[in-house]
Amino acid sequence: MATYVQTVDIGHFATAEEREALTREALTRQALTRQALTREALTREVRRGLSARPRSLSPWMFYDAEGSRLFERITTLPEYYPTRTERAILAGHADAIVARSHNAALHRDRSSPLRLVELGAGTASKTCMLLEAALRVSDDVAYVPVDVCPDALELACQNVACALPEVRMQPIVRNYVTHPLQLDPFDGTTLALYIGTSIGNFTPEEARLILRNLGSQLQIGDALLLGTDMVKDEPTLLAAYDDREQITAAFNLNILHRLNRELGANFDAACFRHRALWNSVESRIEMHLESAQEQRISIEHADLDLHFLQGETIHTENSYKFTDKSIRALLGDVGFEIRGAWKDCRGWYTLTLACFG
Ligand code: AVJ
Repeated sequence: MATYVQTVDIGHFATAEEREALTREALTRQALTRQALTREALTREVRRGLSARPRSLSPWMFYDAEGSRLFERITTLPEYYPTRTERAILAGHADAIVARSHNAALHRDRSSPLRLVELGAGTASKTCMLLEAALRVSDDVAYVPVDVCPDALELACQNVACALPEVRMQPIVRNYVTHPLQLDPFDGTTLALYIGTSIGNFTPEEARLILRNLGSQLQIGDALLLGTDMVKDEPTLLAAYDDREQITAAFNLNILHRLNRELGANFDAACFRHRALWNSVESRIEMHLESAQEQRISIEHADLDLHFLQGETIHTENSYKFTDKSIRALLGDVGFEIRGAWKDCRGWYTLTLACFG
């Protein structure tokens, strides 16, 4: 598969301004290439998902600039506990996590390079804690944030460059679901970060594929830090995906606005309802958009004419919830060996460190 996004290595010697300009230029260049590709990917996904029964759309479609902004708001809602729970675990254990992953490497002196690669980095609001811990064990730390949303990635770069200017930034705009990541060879330890329970968006089969693809980019001794939201009581789970302020509803409905903006569709978001439900058989929260009435929709640039019955739904997201057993099964299946796990006091969330090879 061709690499279609370029990365830049913003070296040690650039000034803060040069680093920032280079990062911005790289992101702009990537964003332009991406625009064309996104429209193609959106068209393909809309044709597949909206013609099928039941209808569905892939959750990566949430994350245009507006969707990423709405997601950031979700992470601050009182009902949405995963982000603040994960942040609390990191605040208490970032040093132990980084030490455990770096110790796995053969050379472990301060000159040994350490690279943190983050899938679905978003705005990287929690990653600084790990990067700070990394700088305490290595003088040579690189950070590779990977995200489908260039706007979120630009914020990530600004945040990190500002707080930790000694970290080398190598941002990659990429949809790692449709286009598996290809990392440059690296002479040092790589710690892959897949936090924020993003893995929950995927079925067990898809999750294994993503982790296998990631594993294929790692060397023996490299590590993965996986963040997973755990099964808990149903009211708590449901409230997290159906908040009082209706921000999650806006996030879900933003997919329709995005299709209007980018594919010339004529959805009226007021004619759809946000639905969240707990599927205990599959151990996942599901989000759907339900048509409030019978209606016809056309999506001009995808050449689609759709007929919705009243009550008909579009399945927009799965958010799997894990148990210790399902985490062990997933990581074991794809060749990772668990080296440590950290939880909050309620056991609502787990960070698992696993070694590759
Ligand atoms: C970013 C996939 C972890 O599943 O909790 C938040 C996305 N969806 N509210 C999640 C989301 C609805 C979130 N992930």
